[in-house]
Amino acid sequence: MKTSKIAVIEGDITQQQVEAVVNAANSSLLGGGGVDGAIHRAAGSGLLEECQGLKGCQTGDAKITKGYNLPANWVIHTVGPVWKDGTHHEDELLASCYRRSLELAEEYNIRSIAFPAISTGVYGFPAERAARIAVKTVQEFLASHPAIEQVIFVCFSSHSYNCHRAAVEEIIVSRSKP
Ligand code: AR6
Repeated sequence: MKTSKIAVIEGDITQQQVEAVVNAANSSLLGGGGVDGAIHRAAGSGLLEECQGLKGCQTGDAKITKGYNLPANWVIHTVGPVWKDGTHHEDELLASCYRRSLELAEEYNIRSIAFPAISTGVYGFPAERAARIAVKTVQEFLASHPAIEQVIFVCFSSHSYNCHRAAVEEIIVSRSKP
């Protein structure tokens, strides 16, 4: 599915031919499971070495490294919130992950970027709610930052894919109809 600059696909983010891929990391930035583990495995040990110099990252913030053996030149590491019950600023922190990642992309003249569904794995954020926040935050950013040409939501399951498709339909497509 592709709507203007936003695409939704089902696939593996480590394979994406984009300038930057986003990693759903933890605050140590020293690796983990899920998409973080997959990115570190595919990038090789140079990525961990560079991450060791970053001194971690706060929840809702993002830091950038090179992509090493990945097809992407850059990895933007962001730390999503752990879902508790929705009353611990989870929505705002998740939106901040997408916004800070895009701000860094713009700063580094990156024009194409792929996101995983941040926080929706081990961190337990409900997938549908997360997808709506992701799409809305990206859409709002792109509206005022034209330098970014393409954002791909790379979904690792058909459920995640359907959630992102529905969010794009609800937030972008239906609102742009006359
Ligand atoms: N490509 C795209 N998406 C993926 C891939 C992949 N190769 N692998 C998994 N996903 P998670 P979180 C999806 O758990 O919830 C790590 O240990 C996955 O299906 O990777 O933010 C970190 O070090 C899910 O939809 O990240 C942290 O400790 C989404 O990516 C913690 O997990 C996010 O799932 C972060 O938890």
